[in-house]
Amino acid sequence: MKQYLTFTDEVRHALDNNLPVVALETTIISHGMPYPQNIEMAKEVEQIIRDNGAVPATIGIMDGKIKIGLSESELEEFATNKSVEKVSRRDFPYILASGKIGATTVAGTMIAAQLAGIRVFATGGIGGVHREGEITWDVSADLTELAQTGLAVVCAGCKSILDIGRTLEYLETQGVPVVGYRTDEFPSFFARESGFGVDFRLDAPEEVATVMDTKWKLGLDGGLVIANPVPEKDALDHGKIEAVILQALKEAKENGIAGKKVTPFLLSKVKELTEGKSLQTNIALVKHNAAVAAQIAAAYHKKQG
Ligand code: PSU
Ligand code: MN
Repeated sequence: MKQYLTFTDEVRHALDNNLPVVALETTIISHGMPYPQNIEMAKEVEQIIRDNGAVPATIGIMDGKIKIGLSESELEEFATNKSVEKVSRRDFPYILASGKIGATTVAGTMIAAQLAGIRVFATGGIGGVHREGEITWDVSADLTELAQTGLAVVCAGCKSILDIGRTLEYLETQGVPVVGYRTDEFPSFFARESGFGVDFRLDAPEEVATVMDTKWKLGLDGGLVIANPVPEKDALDHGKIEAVILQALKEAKENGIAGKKVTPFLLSKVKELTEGKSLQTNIALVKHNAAVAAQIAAAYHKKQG
């Protein structure tokens, strides 16, 4: 397995010396945001993680290798290259074997991070059960990955482009704890509220670290969702964003968008319909998640001694 992994010096040094590391995904760069905001976000988020006491490891696939940590020019490649594939669990064998360039989703990044020995991952939002998923069976592989791969995923919940109620039901079935970080309500990405509760509320990085540690010491494999609401000042109005999402869903249906194209299509439609406001919120929440993830990683490492 190790033959498929390569590390930057910074990440290699951190892992060898048992320093806290936070994994970051590349799908959000290649398929989640436009250029140049994506590259600016990617660099800023890495710096925020360093400033909060951990080492960032942005993960992507290139030249038949899973790269744990990317150089600036590699980040630039993920931000600008239009032929970057989106890589979830099912895509690893083909993308690695063909030498193509692949951006890892939440599921893909979890797999790679676990192989590298990383326990904490910061992202924007997780995938989930799509609306009308009971008809289309469109359920993100992020959910089945959370069931089996041992990462704490710090996110702002999931977008209400998804069916949040069914997403939470699915996570419950799969035994994935959904933790509200300083909130009782599961956040809906752009907005701090969703109308759905979390399973457990925790208010400090040390508390999250203790729950992670307990879960894995018990041999309860799999991940945790650490739902961290977007800061108040950056949040969008829940009602307004709902109207935008309904319009985006309608256009996706009219255009026959299916499979892995659905999420990127909806993300860019929402951005277009909010005249870029959603992008500002998206960037703000990712930065916030990065800071919290770094603090959790530091607390978790302290626990390991
Ligand atoms: N949700 C967002 N922004 C994103 C994604 C989801 O708000 O960029 C990306 C993540 O990489 C996530 C993936 O893992 O989309 C889910 O895609 P799908 O629904 O095809 O599983
Ligand atoms: Mn899907």
